[in-house]
Amino acid sequence: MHLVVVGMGYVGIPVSVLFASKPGIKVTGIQRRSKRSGWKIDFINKGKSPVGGNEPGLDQLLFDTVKKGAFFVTDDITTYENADAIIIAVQTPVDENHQPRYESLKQVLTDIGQQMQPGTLVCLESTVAPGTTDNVAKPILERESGLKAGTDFNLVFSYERVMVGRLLHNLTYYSRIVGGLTTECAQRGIEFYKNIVSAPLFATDTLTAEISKVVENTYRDVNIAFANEVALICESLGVNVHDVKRFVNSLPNDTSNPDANPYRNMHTPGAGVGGHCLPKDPWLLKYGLDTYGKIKFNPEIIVKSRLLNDSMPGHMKTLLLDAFAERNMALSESKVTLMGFAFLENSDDYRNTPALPLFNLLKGECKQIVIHDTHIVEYEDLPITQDLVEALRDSDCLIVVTKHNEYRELSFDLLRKYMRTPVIIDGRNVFNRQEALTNGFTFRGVGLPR
Ligand code: SAJ
Repeated sequence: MHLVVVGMGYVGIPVSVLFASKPGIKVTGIQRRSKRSGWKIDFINKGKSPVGGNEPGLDQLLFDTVKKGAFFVTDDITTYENADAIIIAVQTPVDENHQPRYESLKQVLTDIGQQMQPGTLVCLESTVAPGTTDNVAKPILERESGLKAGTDFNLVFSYERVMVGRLLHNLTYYSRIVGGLTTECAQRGIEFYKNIVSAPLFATDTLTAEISKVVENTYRDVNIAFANEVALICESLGVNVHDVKRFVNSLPNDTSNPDANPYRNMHTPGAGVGGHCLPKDPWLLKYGLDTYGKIKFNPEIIVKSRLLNDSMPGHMKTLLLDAFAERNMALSESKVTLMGFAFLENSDDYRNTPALPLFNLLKGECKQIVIHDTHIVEYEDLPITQDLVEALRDSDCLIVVTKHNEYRELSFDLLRKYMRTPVIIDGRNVFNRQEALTNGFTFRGVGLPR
């Protein structure tokens, strides 16, 4: 089988090497020679993985599949002509008005439509607003190819559940939802994904699959917002939200009996919600409702949760000003140190990081601001350093935004040695509040007493 995968990113690369590692399957990756990502073509064809961070098994599998000629990347879109199956894994961002930007998706669909042959299986894996497969992808593919979806070619929406650090693992061991335009499409999709998935495969229609994908992440975003709101309540009442979370989650969690199960799973409050999934997917769900829904209404809980999570960097500034007020300090006279720029601990991924809005809220108001992150070398012209002492020296406030492991071992002695003023704002529950106070720090934390 010849599989063509479009979009050599977090989704496209692992799925390509997994299929390429199976007998009788050859994979061609398609990547535009864009300024940002064009370099990946030659990089991968040399057998090297452009995916950062620690992804067990990925580097080796990519090297092996490229070496044996089972995986090759090109920008030549005529490749679609001799594809038996095509996976679309291009980015589908939302803009500042929370509207999906489908330009690259539409271009890819047009290219495919113009080249593909009858009998091809087209699998859309990119996260899209519910309704996109039937109302955007299908019309473009049919118009450009002159073929009929469902009869001349098969169309499927099947979403990935990859997570940073577990790309290959999740693709292999997590169950998968396969939404087909017709039941025959779904069946063909199931047979196709059986090549790489050793967990249950569930057949459904495209719309149900699209909604399931964005609901998976919206569920998580709403749960984090719940934890953040409880944290604000705990700050106001003067208790530690992490005690409350520990007690709430101490209900028996007998997963073998989910219906009779009283379990709770309160998430973790923090400095904000970043990444490529959670800040985007709730808006895609709402866009689908607004655009294709027959009954119009505003999904308040989802929207308010998203806005509450986006307000957490601002809350971090509130905590900072509260701490400075206690010490009669002025922000304009102070050096502020942000600890962590990545959106996720022990990762170099800074997509939609809450550290950026917090930096922008502070940069014009404090004498100096520096960002420490050993996983990230640079981001635009921001003052990012990997040197902890340089970051701490003469600092008047340390603000924890990302829970990198190295911050768990920071000793108060070290901090007091280099900082000018002992103030900590803890956005990720790294420090013990009582110990900080005993060591003479002015201390504030998300969900902690002031
Ligand atoms: N966060 C909190 N509190 C929490 C959990 C996360 O504030 O209780 C914050 C994190 O600090 C981060 C953001 O939310 O800034 C996102 O964290 P995440 O763990 O959800 O990581 P992501 O963005 O990589 O989410 C992905 C998603 N996977 C897919 O879309 C396939 C998500 O559905 C997974 O649940 C998540 O990975 C995971 O569990 O690793």
